[in-house]
Amino acid sequence: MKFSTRHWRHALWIGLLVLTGFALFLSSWRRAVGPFFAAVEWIHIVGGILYGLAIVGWSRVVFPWRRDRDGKLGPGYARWGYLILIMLVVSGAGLLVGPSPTRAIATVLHGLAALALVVWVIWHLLTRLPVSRQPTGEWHLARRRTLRWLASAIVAVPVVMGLPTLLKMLSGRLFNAGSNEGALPGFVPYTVVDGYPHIPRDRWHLWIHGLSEDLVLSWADYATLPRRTVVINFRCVTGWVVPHVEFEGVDLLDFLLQRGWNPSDKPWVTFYSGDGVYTDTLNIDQIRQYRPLLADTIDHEPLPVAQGFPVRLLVPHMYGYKSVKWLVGMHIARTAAPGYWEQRGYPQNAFFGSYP
Ligand SMILES: Nc1nc2c(c(=O)[nH]1)N[C@H]1C(S)=C(S)[C@@H](COP(=O)(O)O)O[C@H]1N2
Ligand SMILES: [Mo]
Repeated sequence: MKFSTRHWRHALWIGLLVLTGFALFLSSWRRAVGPFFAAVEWIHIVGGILYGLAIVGWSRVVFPWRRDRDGKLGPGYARWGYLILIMLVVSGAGLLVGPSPTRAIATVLHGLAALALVVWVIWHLLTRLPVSRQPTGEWHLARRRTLRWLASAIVAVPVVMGLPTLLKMLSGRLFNAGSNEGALPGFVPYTVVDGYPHIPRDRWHLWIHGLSEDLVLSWADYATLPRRTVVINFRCVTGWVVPHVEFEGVDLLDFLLQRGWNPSDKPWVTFYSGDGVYTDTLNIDQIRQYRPLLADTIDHEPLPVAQGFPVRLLVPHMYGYKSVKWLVGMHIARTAAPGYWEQRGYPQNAFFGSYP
């Protein structure tokens, strides 16, 4: 296969993965992809797996490695590129299937390896880009240099834009390290009161006000409701993220509609925590789009006390502060009642990317 054909295949794959990676990672890009976040995530994962299989030699047809005149595989410097790609595949796999502590480390490694790859690509462009096949006169050399710098700048600009986010994420991890007692690895179990409320299941009740009649559910009532799972990246506005967490519980929309909610009359739901202080709100459009869960398990285990036992709200693809822990009540109303962090300036519509 022609040298340039193989290069183009690599460039297209890497371009696709880097672009979708940025869309998952950079808040400004996430804002642009909005509701397509899940699709972009899917493309990134499936694309990454296919590319990974291709580069480790699953298909010599897709990317036959070049043999030089001595019969060695590829020039020496290319090995570093392959090494970084393999690191990306391995950290990506760890991020996808590993247990929580592995995933937390894999996230950081994946980010660092992606950065290394981009640095490698820029260096590769600067030193090797064959921009002209003409005999090399003064003029051609100058043009070649310009094109190299241009190509490198195109790659470098988004990376420089992403650096603050990466640093924030890394410092969020390092800064919070060790303060996650009582929570699953990777999570930081915030509370705005002194300690965590301990609410045993047999004393837990969920009240719902604002429907045609007020309701109170016990744990036994709750336990009979139909269940659903979601797999999400749990992300706090302060920068930490726990990738690929599975929550299980009851679909909020189905539950409320089944209990006679008329959202065109009363579009707003306010959620109350058993800590007596923390609240948050969602409207019907957000509930339809994000399908929140009344969640009672994380990764197949009951929620730890620090993380909202027995039931918390879980709003997929919105920042963690929407996911009220120790959920004990819901009020359904005609107008919005700003939540705890919303009163303190954070956006009500807290989809990933709504906050820089
Ligand atoms: N009751 C209550 N719920 C809360 C909070 C809180 O302080 N109190 N913090 C929120 C924020 S800012 C985040 S990031 C997540 C953290 O969830 P975790 O404890 O599972 O890590 O919970 C959210 N729900
Ligand atoms: Mo948060």
